[in-house]
Parts: sequence; C-alpha cells; structure tokens
Amino acid sequence: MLRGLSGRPRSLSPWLFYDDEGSRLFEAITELPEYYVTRAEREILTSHADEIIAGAGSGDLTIYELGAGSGSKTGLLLEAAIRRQGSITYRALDVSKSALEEAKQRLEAAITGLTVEPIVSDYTDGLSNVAGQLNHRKSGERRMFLYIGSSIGNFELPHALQILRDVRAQLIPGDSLLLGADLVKDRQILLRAYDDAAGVTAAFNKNVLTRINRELGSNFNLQLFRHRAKWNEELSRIEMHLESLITQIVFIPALDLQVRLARAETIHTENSHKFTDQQVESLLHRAGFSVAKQWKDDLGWFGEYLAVAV
Ligand code: AVI
Repeated sequence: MLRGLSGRPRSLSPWLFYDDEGSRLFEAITELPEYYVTRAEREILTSHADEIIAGAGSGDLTIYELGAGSGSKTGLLLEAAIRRQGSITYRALDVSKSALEEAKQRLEAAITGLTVEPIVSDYTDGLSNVAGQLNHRKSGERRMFLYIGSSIGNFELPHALQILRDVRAQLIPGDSLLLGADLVKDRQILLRAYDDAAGVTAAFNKNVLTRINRELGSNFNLQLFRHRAKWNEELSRIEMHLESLITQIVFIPALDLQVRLARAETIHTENSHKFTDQQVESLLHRAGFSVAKQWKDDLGWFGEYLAVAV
C-alpha cells in the first residue's frame, strides 16, 4: 500500500476490496442487471457441466478450485462429477479461512456425495506454501483445477501466466484446468457493467477507503472521491479508479504517510482484462496446456476453456 500510494500513478491492490463488506458488495454486483459476467458463466456451466466433467479424462476425479468464493457456480460442476462417479472430493483454495469453512458447511449440506477439503492459501503468490497438501497424489487420482469467474483478468498478463504455470506444476499430463475468461465486447456494455446505475460498483470501489480508514486510521473522506470506470483500449482492460474531487491531503497514520492528491488525480484500484480466444489460448499454451474444448454463452460474451496439461 505504501508503494502504491506513494508512487505515480497512485494505486491500490484489488485484493484489498474483499473485507466482509467488500465481499458482500461483490456478491451484490454479481446480481446486477449490468454485470453480465456471472450470469453468462452460469449459463455455460448449467448447459455443459456434464460435458465439461466428461472432458476431465479417466481416473478418480478430484476437483481443485482457486478462490472458492460463494461456490454457487462450482456446485453445478460438483453435481456433474457426482453423476459421473458417485462422489467427489472438492479441494478449495482460498485466502479466507472463514469463507472456506462457510463454503464447506453450505455445500456439504446441499450436495450428497460431496466432501469439501479447505486449503487456506493465497494462490496469487504461488502454490509452494501449500505444496505439502498438493504434492501428495492419491493413487489413480485425476485432477481438474477450476479457475472460473474471470479472476485471471484481474492480474497483469505476466502474473496471470505465472498463476497458470503454478497450476500446471501441480498436474500431470492428462489432468485439466477449466478457465473462465471474460471476452472483449462493445465498450458501452463493459463500461455499464463496471459503473452500474444503482451505484453498487461505486460503493464496492469506495469501500476500500473505508477499510483503510478503519484498519490504518486514515481520514479519507468518501464524499471527496468519485468512482470511475475507464476502458483502456490498448491494454484491453476495464480500469477502476477513485478520482479526487478536490486538491487534498490524506494522512495514513499506520504508514506514517501523507498522500497529496491533486484535483482529478486518480487512485487506480483494479484492472479487469477482457480477452480474445487467441489470447486465452496463447496464455494456456505458454503455461503448458492445450485447449481441448471451449464454450461460450449465447451472446458470445464469456468463454469457458477446458485445457489439458501436456
Ligand atoms: C472478481 N473479478 C473477476 C471481478 C471483475 O469483473 O473483474 C471484480 C469486479 N470488479 C468490479 N466489478 C466486479
């Protein structure tokens, strides 16, 4: 945070969004009429879960997921896996222990034949911190990793590639990765999805300032910032910013940092990359996968890629 707020352009890491209130606001975003992302992916998984699971190859399937989230879309795949083999072990990786425990309770109660094994891990920093739990392969185990929701789009491309390579290192040839990626589309549709009429995305973006005030004692005045969503054509991404409405100085005691913001200067809080099929395929190839199959929603706005480790 010190580096991001003292440098230019000012920035904050998007993982800071997800305190309890931020997670609640993100869930609300997924239900907004403008935020098509979650609905489009759910449409694909609803129509093709059995085909996706059939593409996982032979063997006793175990499903791993990076970022367990609320698990509602994952349930469609877990149920398909149970239709295939009677039961399934789901090993969910997430940075939040409480989110994992809650997901375990809820999913095991809802789906007969499911065992959830939580793995507390910040996968964005590599998987070596949980190597002990991942290296042990049960005999006959066939692995499928899920990385859905287009979370891959929230990373700069070199970091995205590194995450895919970290996953590949946990797999043997024939194992698979199911990757969800949001696709390039009309810029007005994208801008509306990240700047909705009800202001939920604006509240989500500004909540990071509330969090910093609470946890680091700073005095950000939310009235003096405006949510901005911009389309960066060159880098094919939506950027979220918080724009300072006046020239102001904010003090963050825990960092002993004064942040001087000019009027209209922005703090860059998130990137959400939008991909073409070719870009997704190229990332997957460079990480050691080949794309076995891909699906889109009816509008062609979201892509789901079944990639097999080579
Ligand atoms: C979590 N991630 C895929 C979301 C996205 O669309 O990039 C986060 C988000 N930011 C604003 N709205 C949703």
